[in-house]
Amino acid sequence: MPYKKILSVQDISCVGQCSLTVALPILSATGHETAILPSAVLSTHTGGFTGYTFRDLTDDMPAIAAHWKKENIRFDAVYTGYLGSARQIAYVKDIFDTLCAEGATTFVDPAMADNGKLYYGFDDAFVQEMKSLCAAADIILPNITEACFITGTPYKDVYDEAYIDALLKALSEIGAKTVILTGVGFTPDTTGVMVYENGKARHYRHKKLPKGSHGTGDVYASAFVGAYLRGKDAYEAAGIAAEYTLRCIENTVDDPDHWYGVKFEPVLPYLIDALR
Ligand code: PXL
Repeated sequence: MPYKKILSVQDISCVGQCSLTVALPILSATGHETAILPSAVLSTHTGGFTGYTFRDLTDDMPAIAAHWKKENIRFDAVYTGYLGSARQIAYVKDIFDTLCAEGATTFVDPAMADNGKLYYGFDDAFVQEMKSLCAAADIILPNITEACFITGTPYKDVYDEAYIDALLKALSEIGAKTVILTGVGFTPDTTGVMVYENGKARHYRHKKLPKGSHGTGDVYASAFVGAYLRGKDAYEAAGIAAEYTLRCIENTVDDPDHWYGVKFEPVLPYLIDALR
């Protein structure tokens, strides 16, 4: 069974079931070793809480990376999510160049926007840096909003296949080899994922639940990375991650107190079985 050493670069939201508190358990459940480089520490995520603390860890990154280089530490994969500043993206690109083992895979989830809007605190300078990180990645996992910001495409919440095809082409022209575009549905009661590789798109379609949930992008990306590194191809990994995320949402929607994330932990056995 493949056992990979993954470096995940994203924030620690102390409370809120997103970023590293989701990536670590999911990657562990998929059977891999995970190292972390926290991009920032927040008391909670920024989606719905107010008054959260935010400590940017950009200035710690070069010394951490230098220590790893000195220790001759190398990673089989790097998976990035929510980043703490535009400036730290240059450090992350340097990590891609210098801390990857031969044949390593780089995954970028450009976690910065949803529903047509950037998350609080991000601006166009950040978008431009994130675009350059996507160009350096093997696999990118944007949602439609992020894809629009990265490619300069006007956002639409109602769209047709031609719009999605153009978005996928524009994303691949930026430089990423494989594009996993999430949240793509062409009928009111379905959604899905577009997998674009070597100029060909395949749609993994599944049922749409009436309510969206916080943190599902991170659950999805973590499950995708874990499955892909277990040897699944991009389309298979996209499907396994979609089915797992759907079950996490189903496990949460009837609990109104749990508005800030999904109860992904009790559903981990499903993911483990899907990878057997
Ligand atoms: O799940 C994406 C995410 C990650 N980290 C922080 C966030 C968000 C989304 O809002 O605020 C801090």
